[in-house]
Amino acid sequence: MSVKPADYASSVPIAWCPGCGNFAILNSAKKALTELELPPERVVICTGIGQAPKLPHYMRVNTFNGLHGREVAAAIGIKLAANDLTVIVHAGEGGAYGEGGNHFLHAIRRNVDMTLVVHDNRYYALTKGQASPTTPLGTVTRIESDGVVIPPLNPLALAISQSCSFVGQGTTGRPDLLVPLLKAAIQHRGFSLVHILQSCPTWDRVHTPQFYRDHSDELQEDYDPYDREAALRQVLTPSERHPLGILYLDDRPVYDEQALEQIEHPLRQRTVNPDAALALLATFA
Ligand SMILES: Cc1ncc(C[n+]2csc(CCOP(=O)(O)OP(=O)(O)O)c2C)c(N)n1
Repeated sequence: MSVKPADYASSVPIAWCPGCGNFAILNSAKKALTELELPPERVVICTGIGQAPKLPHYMRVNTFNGLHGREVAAAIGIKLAANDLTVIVHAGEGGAYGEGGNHFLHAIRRNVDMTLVVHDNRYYALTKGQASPTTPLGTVTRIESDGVVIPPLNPLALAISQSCSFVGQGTTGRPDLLVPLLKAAIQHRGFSLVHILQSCPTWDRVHTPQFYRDHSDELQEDYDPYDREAALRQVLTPSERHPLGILYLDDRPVYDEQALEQIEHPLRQRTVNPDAALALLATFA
């Protein structure tokens, strides 16, 4: 069976600003899924609220659109109930690391087989450009009018320090590298984080696609992603340059494999017995 780009095509009008980095991510996501020969009915994209979470609206694919910061929790539930599906989350850095920070930490720890794609545009874009967990110190926004005073989160260092089983970084300034990175993350067994440095032409005049091209380097061929100390050095050493590629791999046990071993079959394959449900309801009468 061959999967064609048209299988993922949608006619829904796109509401992102012209020049938004989300276009590169949308195109790369569709291309990655097509090249992996994954038909849309085998894929679920979970999102919350924001500009990034609109992504699956512009594709023909199964989607669960829930609360801001709760997209990872929904995805874990879906994967455990239907472990034969490919489960992917698209979130802004606000949803993933701010409102959803707690879920992010525990998803790393659990290592459920799913991919979290974070569109890091450094702002709460949908709600008009307030500072997010990754806005650089000193940035002036309409709310933080004297400049941001809280240092930004380092999500890559956080993920590597907690032995996240796949940590990769891309940028919308280098869309050519996004498809192979997304494909590797989706194919990886376990929780994979793809952090994408995304330009936002509306709120951010600094981090343009050209800025990211000028300030990023592909990891060298001899880079060993299994070397945790080297990976931490990459992301903790203060630098004007961003490493691109697979930063860290850790072949840890996968939660859904372990959890599903303990039960007969996943929830989706269980039959429904309406009489049992009616009997249960009757006890509340
Ligand atoms: C729990 C909760 N907190 C805050 C909001 C308001 N809110 C909705 S979208 C959003 C910003 C989204 O920013 P981000 O997740 O970075 O995505 P982007 O729009 O930048 O793609 C905020 C603050 C909300 N809906 N729910």
